[in-house]
Amino acid sequence: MRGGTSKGAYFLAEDLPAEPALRDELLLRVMGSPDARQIDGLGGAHPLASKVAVVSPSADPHADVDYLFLQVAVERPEVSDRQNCGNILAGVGPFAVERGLVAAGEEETAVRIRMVNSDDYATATFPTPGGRVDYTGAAEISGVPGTAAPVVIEFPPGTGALLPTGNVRDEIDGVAVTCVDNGMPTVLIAATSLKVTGYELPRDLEEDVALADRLRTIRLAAGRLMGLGDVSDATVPKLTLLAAPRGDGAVTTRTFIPVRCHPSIGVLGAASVAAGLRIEGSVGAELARIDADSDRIRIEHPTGFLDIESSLGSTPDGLPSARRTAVVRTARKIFDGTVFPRSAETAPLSPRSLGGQR
Ligand code: NQM
Repeated sequence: MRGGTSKGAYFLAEDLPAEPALRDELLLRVMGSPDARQIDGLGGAHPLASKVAVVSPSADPHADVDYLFLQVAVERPEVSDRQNCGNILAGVGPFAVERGLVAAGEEETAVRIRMVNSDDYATATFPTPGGRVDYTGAAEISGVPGTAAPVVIEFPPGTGALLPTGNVRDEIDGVAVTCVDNGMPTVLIAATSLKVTGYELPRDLEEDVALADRLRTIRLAAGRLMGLGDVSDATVPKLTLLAAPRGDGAVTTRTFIPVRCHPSIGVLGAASVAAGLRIEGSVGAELARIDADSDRIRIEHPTGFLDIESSLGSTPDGLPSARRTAVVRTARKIFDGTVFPRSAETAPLSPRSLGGQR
């Protein structure tokens, strides 16, 4: 399924091995990793098209289904559950209805989803005229050609720390950053503090070796400050370079996930950016053009924009917290069938010899 601007293989948990090591090894063979082209599997040779959703009925009274997100690395034999994914999330509700885990309503269906990776919740609402998922509609999202049915995703108020380092700003390697987590650990950096404009094309930024070095240093230090430990093999935190808006948005972004530069921006990444912009004194608050009377924040990115409804409240001890976060995505069933994984005997060996994190 396409979920938002990402693409992934959606599985019922019961169809995969329960043991994580066996499941991950199977998923590498299903997706064709490790291989830059993922030529022998379902993966699309980019982190945004090498994703997996594992869905099951939920035992949690607040949820209908559990959704575990797995990022399958492209060039390394690694499967990570250390991040969530708000784009793949967009396909989970429709998938749950297609697979009979949730009964469809006559007009629309709301599916309550427990996001296992972060132990957070989301409710996805989408059209099901006559009790069947209808993927067609008029909603348009930047980064996906054409239009489709809207999947409206609401996140309940956040309970975690919006500022995981405890500070509105930190300084790393001489650069001011704001570390924020509204569903995706993200480091906000003014593009100019890394000697780029923030308006470059993703591929030009990816080719900038000096920039990559600085970003890596900042990310490793930020990971520790954010309580994530050693993040050298993790896909979080993400790094978002910020610049003043070019259009009618609040800010322009270039996001590293964490090595490739995102052609747009992740959903929870955007939710984290939006929350960060609203925090007084943050990196980004000074660059952003925010309408204080509206919850809507338009995050500009390389291929358009993503609108996030975001408002903040505060914790009992006065720290900023997410009051409301909501977003419109679209999703589509592309293929339904049987995958034939590469056989275990021919899987490549020597995992770590294959180069850097992609
Ligand atoms: O931030 C890319 C994506 C994502 C994650 C990434 C996402 C999110 O665009 O919620 O959706 O940051 O790895 O799918």
